[in-house]
Amino acid sequence: MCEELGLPYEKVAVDFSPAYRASPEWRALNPVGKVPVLVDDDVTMFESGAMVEHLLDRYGENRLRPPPGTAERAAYLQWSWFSEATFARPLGEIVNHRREFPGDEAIPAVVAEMEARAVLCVRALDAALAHRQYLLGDEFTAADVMMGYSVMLARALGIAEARAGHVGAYYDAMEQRPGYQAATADLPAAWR
Ligand SMILES: N[C@@H](CCC(=O)N[C@@H](CS)C(=O)NCC(=O)O)C(=O)O
Repeated sequence: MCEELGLPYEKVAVDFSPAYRASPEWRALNPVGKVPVLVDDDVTMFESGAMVEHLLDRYGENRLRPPPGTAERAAYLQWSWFSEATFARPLGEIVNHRREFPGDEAIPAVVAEMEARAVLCVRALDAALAHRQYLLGDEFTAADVMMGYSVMLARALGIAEARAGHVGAYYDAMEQRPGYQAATADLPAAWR
């Protein structure tokens, strides 16, 4: 979001160990010990989608999201929430399950169930993108920032359908954006 809005920002690496994320220091910033956290002057907040909306409220100057009350805004809200609340959720649970139950302790049926839920989301996205480049049409919006992360996660976790069809083409288009390239330059190749 900061890249797309042309905002200066600093990325701060967080110790992702369970011990640090359970520490009073980190819990004061994120009470459930997750990442990310945004610090913006007088605002400190958790929940990525809320951060996106806050940045648009404060710095958006009417860019990257349709006006409130319009049908386009409804679609924008739907896809933004879908991306984190419905699509990213089973993906995150695959990561959590494998971390908490490493190696042979992992239960394949649990992972398969979460993968099936994620694939359902990829298919819904694929149908929505059949006749449009981005979620709301030809114009990139912050809903694509939200969805981009979920698709990235799906691809990194080996969901093949997230690399194919309209979803594959959608992600290819986002990868061409200078903002995406700048924001992901320091990520391991497996995540891009
Ligand atoms: N809905 C939250 C999800 C945050 C989340 O699950 N973050 C992951 C990393 S991407 C995490 O911290 N996982 C550790 C855990 O759940 O224990 C958001 O969008 O900020």
